[in-house]
Amino acid sequence: MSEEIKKNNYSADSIQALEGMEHVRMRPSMYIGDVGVRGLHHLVYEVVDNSIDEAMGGHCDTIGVAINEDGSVTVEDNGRGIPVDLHKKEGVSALEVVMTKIGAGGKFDKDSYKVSGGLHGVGVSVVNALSVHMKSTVFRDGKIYEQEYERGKSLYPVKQIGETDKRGTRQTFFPDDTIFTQTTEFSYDTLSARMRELSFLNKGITITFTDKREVDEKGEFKSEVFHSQEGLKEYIRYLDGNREPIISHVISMDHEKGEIPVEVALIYNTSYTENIFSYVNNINTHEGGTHLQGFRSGLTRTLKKYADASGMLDKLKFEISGDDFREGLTAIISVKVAEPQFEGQTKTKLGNREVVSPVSQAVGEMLENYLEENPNDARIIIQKVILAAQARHAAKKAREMVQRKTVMGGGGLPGKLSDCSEQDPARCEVYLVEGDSAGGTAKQGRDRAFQAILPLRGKILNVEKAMHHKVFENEEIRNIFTALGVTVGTEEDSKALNLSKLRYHKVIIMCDADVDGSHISTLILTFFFRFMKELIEEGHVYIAAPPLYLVKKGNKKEYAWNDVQRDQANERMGGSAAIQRYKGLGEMNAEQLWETTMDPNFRTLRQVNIDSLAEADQVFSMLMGDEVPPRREFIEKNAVYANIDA
Ligand code: 0RA
Repeated sequence: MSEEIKKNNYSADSIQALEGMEHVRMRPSMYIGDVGVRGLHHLVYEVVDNSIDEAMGGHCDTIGVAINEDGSVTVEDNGRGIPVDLHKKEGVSALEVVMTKIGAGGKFDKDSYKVSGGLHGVGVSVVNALSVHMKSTVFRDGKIYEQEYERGKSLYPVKQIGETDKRGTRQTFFPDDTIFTQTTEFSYDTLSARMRELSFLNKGITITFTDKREVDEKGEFKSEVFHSQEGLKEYIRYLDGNREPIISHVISMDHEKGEIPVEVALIYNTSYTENIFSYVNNINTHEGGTHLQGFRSGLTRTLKKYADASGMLDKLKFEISGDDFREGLTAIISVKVAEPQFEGQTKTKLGNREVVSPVSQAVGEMLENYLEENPNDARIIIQKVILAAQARHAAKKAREMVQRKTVMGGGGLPGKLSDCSEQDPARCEVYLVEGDSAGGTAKQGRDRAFQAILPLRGKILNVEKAMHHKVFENEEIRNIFTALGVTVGTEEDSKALNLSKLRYHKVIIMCDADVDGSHISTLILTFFFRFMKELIEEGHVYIAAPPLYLVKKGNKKEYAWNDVQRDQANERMGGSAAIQRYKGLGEMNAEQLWETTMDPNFRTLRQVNIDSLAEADQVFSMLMGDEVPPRREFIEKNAVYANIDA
């Protein structure tokens, strides 16, 4: 954003000179972040946010969200309805002001929490400006009112179109494809994940989500109803549904302290990973901030105090660090802040200092009560913390060993890596290939100037179930670290990844197009997700898409990536082509592998991105955890990337 401002040499005057709505259309990213897939979905969140606000104010309890047959989206609530009476100052209806004036939406209702930074809360007028067509329908005072807009401009004054005994607001919009040039197609999974999240974060509301673009075998639309009576407590059960708890209850609280509503829920499980999700005004604060800081300090202080008093630490030879209190912890913290300051790279870090202490106190009280009332669970938690401290010492040694090897061995690259000759990381890519034999084919087929190959032996370690020092001791995983040139901070409190020496800007996972192959790519992705999240977040991780079929007749040949393509290719060849189904990469020769999967001019790479960290966490814990049946089903449906779309 600041880049754009610099580039175009914006001044306050020039912004003012432009009509607000025109400015939104000229510089959409300033309002919604980007005009790609993310920004597109942001439009829906913006409209839904308004209905959530109405619900939070206690004025409605049901929100319907639908992707319509024509690709537009409708959001409807049973609230008071946006007022349609004359807005004195503007000389048009209040509805028209809300819909067509930038910044009008937020200041409408004083007692709701509006977001001043971040991306939400920019107002429904922004959605209107970025839609080819939008229609508002208000059910209020026994009447139905309507107004339509084109690219943010009203087509006629609000008109009454009928009578009703309903109350509420309905908004339908059609995103502008001259703005969203990449795509205007909404993703069911992305929207569904957000609606689920919103229902957990705002207990009591019912959100129905329907996709009317296609019908199933029974002639019905795909639809889900999200409703959570217990809020974060249920969210924790959802997230940890595939992990094994070590204590008997989800620990939770929901109260206001010093004007700042704080909700927290947590549980400890048998895993070794820390999973904390934090929200401010329903926005996921990926980068954390003061509320997270308060949570951590409250947790550490209270558990440490309890552990000290219990005498369980008396024989311990190590200092316990903050991290040790969070191994196997899944927690959600949600605060509402009237004027949030968002900082950080992606503006998802809460900066308000006044939030730290109320959160820390609330968390402390909650835990103190629980430990007091559940001494057995308290003992189990402290034991887990002690184990974590011991494992951390072992892990630190193992990590230092990786580091030393990287530094001392000069190049120090793994023997199995076939490196490329190009030096500029931006132009280099590395293929992580399942198995030595496919690795060999890839090595022959590649363009050695910029493509490196790292074969991985069979199934790599499931990091979801391994202690951290085991992860760093694992040879395959060490090879990945050293090949990529990535290091992990060994400082106590900085496990941050150092990507500055990343040797390849494209890291491509290439596995067989079958169940085993997708299992292996999932193992690798899980490893990246848990240990190199930044690599995914910066967009460096890709999945290669090898073809499923070779369709051949005489000297004609075509590849097919699915059954439809296969049948079409067969038809083009007159219907009696020989069809070879590739059972694995190993069945392709070097030339075929290059043509279909590695040649940048023809291959399809799916870039891995994370829409919702919580959703991704749930998927990975499910795929890699102890419960086998859901995993089987999921993998067989081949939906491994359901929430990590390309
Ligand atoms: C302010 C005042 C009133 C209604 C709303 C806002 C309102 C806004 C939205 C946006 C989506 N759904 C909404 N529902 C209501 C009316 C106050 C009154 O009737 O006294």
